[in-house]
Amino acid sequence: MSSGQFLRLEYLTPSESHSEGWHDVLGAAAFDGGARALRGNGLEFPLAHVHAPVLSDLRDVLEVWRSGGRAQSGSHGRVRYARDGDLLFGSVAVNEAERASPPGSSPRTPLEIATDLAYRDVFATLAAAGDPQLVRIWNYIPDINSDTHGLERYRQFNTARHEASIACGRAVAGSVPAASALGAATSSPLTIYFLASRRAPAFIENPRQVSAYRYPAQYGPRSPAFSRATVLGEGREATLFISGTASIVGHRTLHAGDPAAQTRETLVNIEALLEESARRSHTQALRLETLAYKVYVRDPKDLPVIRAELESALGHGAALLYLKADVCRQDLSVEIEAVGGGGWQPVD
Ligand code: 3EB
Repeated sequence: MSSGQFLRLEYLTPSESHSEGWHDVLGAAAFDGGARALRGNGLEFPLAHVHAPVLSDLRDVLEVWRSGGRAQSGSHGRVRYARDGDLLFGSVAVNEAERASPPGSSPRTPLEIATDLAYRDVFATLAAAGDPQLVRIWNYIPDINSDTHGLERYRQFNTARHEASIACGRAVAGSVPAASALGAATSSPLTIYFLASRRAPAFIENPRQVSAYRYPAQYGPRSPAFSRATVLGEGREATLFISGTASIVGHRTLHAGDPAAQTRETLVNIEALLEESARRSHTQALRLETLAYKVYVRDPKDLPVIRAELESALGHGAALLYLKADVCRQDLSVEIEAVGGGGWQPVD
């Protein structure tokens, strides 16, 4: 069924990835200085540079997505992409322009303009590639929690993502990708990378949470357009993408100021998504300890308690990448995303 094609995730240091080779890499993201170690390699695949520090001794880490074949790479507008069979990986970075909106148009902030440019290029790339569906998208937004132009920057991002989606005839609820939206270093570019597929994913919501695209207006003029999880493929080969997940029940933050309790609540949310995905696909639920996780920690002083909670829930074998990043609500200390199933196969 898969004609030899598969999707596989690895978190690697640059030296480890040298030994594995690059021939079947569809795309990758480099955290912190990870990209430095790759410079001069003449890499063919798109590489997102995420300006978020890694919170471990391994400073330079790569998130590598392999497709098992030799991908065709190219660019469309500002997007660098690679395709292999049904799969497409893309990456785009946009600096916030100094200029204001064009005269006569409704005024937009520099971040809104950058978000609009990025998302229009993402959608144009998909349209030119035969319209694969967005399955998973990662958004890294510099200074995500600052207020400028009378609105928090995360909310500016949501406004522009929503409006660009509508303008390009894309969904803003229901069939929307799994996503993460995190902070990144001041003055870094808005950095987005994504996976799309010609096979439509299943879109999963969390029964414990209000869908993000139905959040009430108190969280911003436009709701965030993402699904709580998506599942690509079927059976043993299926990959489960869990969106950035936090200590939110209904639409409210729980355990403000208590990073340990936030971590536990987030794991309950992730378990609810594992059960909901299993129910939808008539399979057994994946076990928490078999997933690969990216853990975003707002304040590095909370890392020990967050790590202790995760190790007690997952044991010491789980794949965990800790990053320092601001989270999209001021009262959240931690946010966790995960990948499970065939796309993430722990070695050993
Ligand atoms: C939340 O549950 C936390 O705006 O794309 C998580 C994942 C969050 C993705 C996004 C936001 C986004 O509302 C925030």
